[in-house]
Amino acid sequence: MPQHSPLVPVLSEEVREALDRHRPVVALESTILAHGLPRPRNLLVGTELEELVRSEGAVPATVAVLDGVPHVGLDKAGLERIAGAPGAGDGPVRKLGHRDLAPAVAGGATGATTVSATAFLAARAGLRVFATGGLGGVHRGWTESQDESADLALLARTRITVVCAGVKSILDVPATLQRLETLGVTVLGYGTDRFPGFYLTSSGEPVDWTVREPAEVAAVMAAQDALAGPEAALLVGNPVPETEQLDPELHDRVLAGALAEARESGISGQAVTPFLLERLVAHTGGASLEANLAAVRGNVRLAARIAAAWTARAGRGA
Ligand code: PSU
Ligand code: MN
Repeated sequence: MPQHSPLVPVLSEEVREALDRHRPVVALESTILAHGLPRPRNLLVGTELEELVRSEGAVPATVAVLDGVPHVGLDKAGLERIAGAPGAGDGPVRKLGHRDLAPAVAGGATGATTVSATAFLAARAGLRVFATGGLGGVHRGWTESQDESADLALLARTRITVVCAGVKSILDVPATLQRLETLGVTVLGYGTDRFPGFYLTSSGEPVDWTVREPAEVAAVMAAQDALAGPEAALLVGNPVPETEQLDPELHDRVLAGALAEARESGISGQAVTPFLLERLVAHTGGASLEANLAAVRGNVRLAARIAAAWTARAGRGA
């Protein structure tokens, strides 16, 4: 029997209520928890990020697929499951890009959503603001591997504002920026004219537009809608504070080693990003983890403020 009604993600009660009342909501991705951070720290971080959103007066909506059901907003048990906490449920937590959603739904799988799958499900649920660490993008050595994250193409056709510390510095950052330009994705620097460098405050690459207030971002979002062009995302590049960045010299040295290791061990596909992030944590004595978390915290806080500016605009009928 054909099914005509689209599959809408299950919203947590808190998220549903906030959307009904036009209160600010921030989507959070779960791949960073399941595959980007070491256990058991990942569960603490997941909880901390949700609290951070709440402390800014917005509602958190962590996105994941549980037993084949897409969720926007997880309860405690759901978050524990995604973080792989002991006793939180059996079976693997898969990494789900947006192309993996259909087989995950059909097969009843449990998985964490990447930026692409999170943006897709959050936009489908009516959310407009999303915070993450660093986006996926064009990998170094693209000419041989053609490894480019599905994040970019999905963001080219999804109307959502993504607050990030740039793209992961394990990537080819200039090539990723070129690709974003080709795809027509707007990029703003938040308080900077340089594209952030994930673990580093700056990637050294310029951005064309700088904003300094959440209300300015909300104004760009409104203009995007008013222009009624292709339904692309808006990227807000929010740099990690210089005092909390990874030492750039250490970063470059350790990354070169990790890239060589990945090549030698033949790591490919979905495993590349988690492998490199893990190697960086191991070889910087955890310093890259702290820089990553500092970036994510800053992004989550800013996303909550942008979500508040956005709902305030709507409330004024702007
Ligand atoms: N940001 C982080 N850590 C992460 C990621 C982002 O600070 O682990 C995840 C995001 O979910 C992003 C994914 O979508 O890495 C990119 O993976 P890939 O390169 O395989 O597309
Ligand atoms: Mn990839």
